[in-house]
Amino acid sequence: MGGRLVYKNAFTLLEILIVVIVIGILAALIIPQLSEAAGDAKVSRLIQLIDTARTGVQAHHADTGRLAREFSNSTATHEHQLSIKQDYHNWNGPYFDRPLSSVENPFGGIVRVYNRFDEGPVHPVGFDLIGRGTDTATGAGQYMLITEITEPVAREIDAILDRGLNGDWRSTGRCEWANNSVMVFLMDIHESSAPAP
Ligand SMILES: [Ca+2]
Ligand SMILES: [Ca+2]
Repeated sequence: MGGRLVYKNAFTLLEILIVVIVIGILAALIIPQLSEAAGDAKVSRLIQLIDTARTGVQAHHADTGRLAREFSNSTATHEHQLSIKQDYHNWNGPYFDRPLSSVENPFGGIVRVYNRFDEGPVHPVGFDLIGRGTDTATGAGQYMLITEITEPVAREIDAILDRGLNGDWRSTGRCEWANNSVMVFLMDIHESSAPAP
């Protein structure tokens, strides 16, 4: 009777050991995939934010004929032209649901919508929209700056926005990357003021 009890306990320990090893193996397989999925979710949030910003600046420009600034790290009214009531003609917003804040950047950096390509911390910003090596969008226009973006994340965003475009992925297309910041073309005034066909 006692011998059978010892045997039963030993068998249970062996079972526990096997279960622990199997869980360890599964965790080693699953955890990297989970963190990769979490990274993908952050990239998706940024892509969504970029789409929202593009829609917002286009609507603001259509109403007012102006290009807008919207800075996450500012409380000044004139740096929230898409979200806070402005007193200039035909402002019919808000074009964003809420003032842009750094909460919108899942990587912890700042987010800014600029009204000129030659403003901001990275100079000169210009977008080589057709991938021929020269910036075809310079001067007045709207772009979004998102900081604290690592190279792997920048590559993912670039792959979504500049799919199939030739040239250096960092400096070509609607998405450019420098100084750990992603810069995304939203619109220029030539594009939006083109005569209707
Ligand atoms: Ca460029
Ligand atoms: Ca690119």
